[in-house]
Amino acid sequence: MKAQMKNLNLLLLLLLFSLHLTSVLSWKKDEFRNCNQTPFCKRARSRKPGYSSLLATDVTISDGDLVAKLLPKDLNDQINPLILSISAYQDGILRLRIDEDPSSDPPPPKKRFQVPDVIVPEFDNKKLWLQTLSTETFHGDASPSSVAYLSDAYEAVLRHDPFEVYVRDKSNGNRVISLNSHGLFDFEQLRAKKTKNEQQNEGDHHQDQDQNQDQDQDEAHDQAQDHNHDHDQNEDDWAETFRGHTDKRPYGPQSISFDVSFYGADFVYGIPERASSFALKPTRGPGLEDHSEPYRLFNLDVFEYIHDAPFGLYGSIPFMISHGKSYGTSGFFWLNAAEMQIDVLSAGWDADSGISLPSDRTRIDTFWMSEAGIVDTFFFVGPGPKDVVRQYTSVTGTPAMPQHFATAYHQCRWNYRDEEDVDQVDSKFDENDIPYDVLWLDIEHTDGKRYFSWDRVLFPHPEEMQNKLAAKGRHMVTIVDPHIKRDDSYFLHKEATQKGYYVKDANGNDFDGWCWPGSSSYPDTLNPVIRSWWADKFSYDNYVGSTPSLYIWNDMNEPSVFNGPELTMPRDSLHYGGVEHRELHNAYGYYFHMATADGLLKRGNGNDRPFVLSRAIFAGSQRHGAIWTGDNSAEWDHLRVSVPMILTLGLTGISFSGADVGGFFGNPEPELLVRWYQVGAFYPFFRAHAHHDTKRREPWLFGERNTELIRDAIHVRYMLLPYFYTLFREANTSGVPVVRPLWMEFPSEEATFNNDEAFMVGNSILVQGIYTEVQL
Ligand code: NBV
Repeated sequence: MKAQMKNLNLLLLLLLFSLHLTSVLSWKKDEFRNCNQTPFCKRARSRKPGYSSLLATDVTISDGDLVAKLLPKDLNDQINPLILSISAYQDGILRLRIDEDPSSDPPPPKKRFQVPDVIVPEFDNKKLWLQTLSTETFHGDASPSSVAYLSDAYEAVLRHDPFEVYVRDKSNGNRVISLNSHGLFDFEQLRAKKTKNEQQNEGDHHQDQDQNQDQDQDEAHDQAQDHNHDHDQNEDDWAETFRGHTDKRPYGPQSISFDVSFYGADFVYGIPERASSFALKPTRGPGLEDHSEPYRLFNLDVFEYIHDAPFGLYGSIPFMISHGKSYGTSGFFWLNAAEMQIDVLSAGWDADSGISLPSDRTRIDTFWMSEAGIVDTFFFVGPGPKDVVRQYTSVTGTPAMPQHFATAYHQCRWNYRDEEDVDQVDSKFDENDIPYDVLWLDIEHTDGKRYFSWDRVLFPHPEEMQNKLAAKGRHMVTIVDPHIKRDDSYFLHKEATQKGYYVKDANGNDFDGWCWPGSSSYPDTLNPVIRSWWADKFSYDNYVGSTPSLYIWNDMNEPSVFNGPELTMPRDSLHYGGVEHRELHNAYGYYFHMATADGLLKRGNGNDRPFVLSRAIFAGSQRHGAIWTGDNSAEWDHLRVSVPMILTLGLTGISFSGADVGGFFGNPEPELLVRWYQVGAFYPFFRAHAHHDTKRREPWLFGERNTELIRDAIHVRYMLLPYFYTLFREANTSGVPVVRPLWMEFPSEEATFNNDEAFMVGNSILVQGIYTEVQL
């Protein structure tokens, strides 16, 4: 009886545990904010076309740029003038910046964050120093415009009233890309919280104003008043609570939003990372439900993400590309690392706005909203798909050239248990005549999730283990995450604490969050000094047990914080230079990845090409290494969606990417696994990986026929390695990705524009995956 009870208890416990697991591991929509729960997104989306009433004045040339002031038309609107500057760069690149004026009265309480270390230094040399400016009033337009040279074929135009910026084709006067053509521009300026007295005085003043107002104001005036209301002192502006987490906003709301239009476009693409179709579907306008969500760019650790959702995953690249039969390809990039939300508007969304834009050609309108930062945007004129990626990577850098081994097949699992396991898996590859180049160790290889250490019971001889693999020309990768265990006896924690190298919480103490090791803190790798300190940790002396054949994997660098709002770091945490986490969130993982890659460079005295795989990404991550698409599932739909995900990453500069072959969560049917290897063999980054709860799935475990099929797929990859390596070099010199959408090679074949299933490897191999079961 006693034994039976014990069994029952055990069963109950198991049941509870598995229930807990499913609730932890399945996508919990409610954990994450939607647009309506995100004040800046809700405010921005409620505005109507024609809302913005800013005028461009004092237009002049200064330091080779076109500069102007943006002033509100309505003097009731109490915002300080903004400074606008337009710069032209070689190859048809227009850069538009808009920021607060530091010399305004009163001055802004602090400098807004401009993302450093993303634009490559060489880009500056491509600047064309503007000399002259002409003022023109185009036919049918009531407002004058300032026109500047961009290239022999294009010019940059600043329309004055209301302000609008666009690129125009000189030969026919057609627009290519424009910003604020629908008057949705808004820029919430930083404020210091007012005292009760100041608020009281202001309230009286507003009341006087209200009484004096004429009853029949026109619509524009109504909107200006909405605008005023937006900027009033409202208690919600200074703090916001989501699921028990309060975000203090010491500078009030500071978001920016505007509309961007692409002309002669049939589809838009880009803005990873999400599991959705390649051509971006509209998110707002006729034909869409009111609650449909914009595309979100906010780096998050999303457990068991679902496919076909606009929800943002681990990385963010605010770069959109349009392609269409009548113009060709153009692109728009907003260098901003705060949370962003982007709507793709369906035709007719502006039907009753009274705004008429050139309608002779197809146009796609989009709406961009960001929580903070500045306007630092780039317009790329193309006109071909490869021109746009070349132009974009001339700003953010081309992908790093990988080592040959890294372009081959990688074998990973959470976790290869111990040295014996490693040894056996390694030998089995040889026995089964399946080539592989890299064996990976996940978090369990460490001593209690203290990175740069080894569990000495399971891995007593790490050097020997690596050398054994190296003797066969193979490599090993270990994981190093950014959460550092707050353990006073851990050297890394001791050092980081003493030196003050952690990100701080809103009160200025070391931020303390929950992650794999328990209580953890996070290095502030925005600071170049801290990056250099972190890089030094990879020297052979510091990383005891590492050898030259060991490379690195950065996971959880969104950063993932289990007890944080939306499982990440609170937005009011503080970084180097007083930067709020909200301002740089999407780039946190980027700096961490950069510091790690620098570490491997330093370790090899600059003579070795680093290999670092990162989960979180930002614009420019291609310079630091490879990325993968995170925790997918062993489902056919996840195999299918891996293709548009990888194509999108390639278009936005990240050409070295792949999805976990086999699917991370769950157990793939043998047929799915085989099909996954057959597609995965053409991913630029080709790695099998699995969650620790899944059954073992090394290639030889599914019967002879399946082993043969998997072996063939891997052999095809090895046969093509010289071709892949050449393509990686092409990407490294031109930005053109290794795997490409069909329309990149066949730009006028309309049928290819929204093909999600087939892709080109280079210009010579077309791959069509099989995404459904046919019973092999
Ligand atoms: O380190 C464990 C896993 C890793 O295997 C996976 O690839 C990452 O995406 N990691 C996430 C943390 C746990 C996820 C449930």
